[in-house]
Amino acid sequence: MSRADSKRTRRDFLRIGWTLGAGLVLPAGLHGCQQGTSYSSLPDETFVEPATLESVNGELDVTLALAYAQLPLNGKMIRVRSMNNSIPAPTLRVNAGDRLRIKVINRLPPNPVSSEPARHLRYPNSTNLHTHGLHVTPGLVSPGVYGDYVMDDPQLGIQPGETRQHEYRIGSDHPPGACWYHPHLHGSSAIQVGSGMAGALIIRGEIDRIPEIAAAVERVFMFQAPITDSNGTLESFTQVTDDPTNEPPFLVNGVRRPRLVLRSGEVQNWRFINAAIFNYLNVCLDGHALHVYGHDGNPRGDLLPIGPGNASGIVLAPGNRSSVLVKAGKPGTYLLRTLPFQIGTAAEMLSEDVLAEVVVVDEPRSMALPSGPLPVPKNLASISDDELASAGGLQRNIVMRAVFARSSANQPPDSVVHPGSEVDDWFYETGSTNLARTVFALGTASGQASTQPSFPDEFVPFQSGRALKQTVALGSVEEWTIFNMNAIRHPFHLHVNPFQVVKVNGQPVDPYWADTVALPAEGSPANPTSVTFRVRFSDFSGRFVMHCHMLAHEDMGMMQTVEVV
Ligand SMILES: [Cu+2]
Repeated sequence: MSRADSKRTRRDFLRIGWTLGAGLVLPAGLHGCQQGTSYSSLPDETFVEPATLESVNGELDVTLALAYAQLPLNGKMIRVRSMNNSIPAPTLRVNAGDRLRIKVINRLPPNPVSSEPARHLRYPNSTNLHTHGLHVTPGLVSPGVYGDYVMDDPQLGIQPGETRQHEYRIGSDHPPGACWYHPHLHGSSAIQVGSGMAGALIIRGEIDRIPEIAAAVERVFMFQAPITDSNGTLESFTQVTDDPTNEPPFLVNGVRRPRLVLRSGEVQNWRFINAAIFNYLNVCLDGHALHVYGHDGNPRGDLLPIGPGNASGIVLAPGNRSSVLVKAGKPGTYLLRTLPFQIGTAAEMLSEDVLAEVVVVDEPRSMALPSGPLPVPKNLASISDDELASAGGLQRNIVMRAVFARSSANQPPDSVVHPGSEVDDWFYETGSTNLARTVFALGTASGQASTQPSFPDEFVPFQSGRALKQTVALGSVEEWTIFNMNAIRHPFHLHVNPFQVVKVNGQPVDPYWADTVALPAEGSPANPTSVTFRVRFSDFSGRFVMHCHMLAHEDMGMMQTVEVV
């Protein structure tokens, strides 16, 4: 990224956001990824980098202040919870081996008086912080100083008026890539991330010193779909529980359909981050290949070209990231799109949308893509059968299931749900949303993943006193299969440790590293779909979580504790 970009002020950002919202005209009638069209008058670039904070001499010390912000977004004045008065929050850039310190200051007003029956939903102004993709301790690094800790009781957390100091000691062998950060208090994460409280966190390492990558202009794309009502506010959980076809559109760094200008032949380095709380992206660029070199925070070791000719674009579930190189082709205008995507049943298709406009100008700049293998950190070496067997090799079967439990508050719940006296904490009873009267839960199946597991006969949400926990031995290597008993593609996220995906629906795939994975669609209790991965529980003991990254599902209980001992 250029120095000029990093010095852009928030006023620039707001002005540009406002102008764009007022009406950017896009070529009509373009569908699917296509060849470019010619452009007669050269437009200004309306793409804006978020404010950027970079480490110096191995240190980055940041303050994130949470408060209400009033700002224009996509042509509308909104008043929402924010981090540092901006949507997105600042981009943080550090190197493998650096120390990142973040002080969270909660300047939100006291929690409102809430009559919400589910008690954990009553704290929209309390918070905490998750660094998504960082392989760091999930506990304390010293007394009163927190690592990637999210195990707060909802009624505690970082309450209004409180501060919390985090310190992340990023190992010199930490994979370089695109991570991000956002609040993670159970019951309040959807409403906070849903208004735009999230920022990019870029870790640089060996791959960034490859000459062709070092020479490329780097851009962060924070894809967010901020949710607000007609008053420009986000105050009710009901607002974050809508259906897939009625979600707000994606913005890029707070701007709807920004315009980027590249020189013909130029190579740029783009970091895609899906920071939406529900919708998927399926990204492609007209007339160009997007050369993927990293998925989530993890270098692949090569370039995987995803071009207009591929059956799908780059699929990014909420929480996923992709690092891509793009080499600008012939002069013209090309659209960066999200293609149609099946998020649930065959009828539940996300429609195509234009994310940005890429203008390639006739001022040639000859740049090359890297050739040959790219560096991969040794902690992302493939996990062999031998390593798995010699390091415990335990297999676990985890089931994600939303149980459509009852049609009215007075009806008894489904037979696989036994809330007992906890009934209020298990169900969201307000409004007629997709979440109403449904238990969002994880269950643990017995049996071996390689044979037919016996599926659980009870499903328990995270906020329950009977919530399940996985206890894992430090230093072990395990193979987990995550089953999906719903039509919708729950995105599964494991904190702290990246995993290597090896099978989808029981069939081997080219292994790849991730920290968030889209479960296949159209699962059911009788025929669940699944993803199988291998994971090294190296380096860090302590408690963290796995959960659905559709954050309203997580807030309703689709989460489970993992404790490494
Ligand atoms: Cu889900």
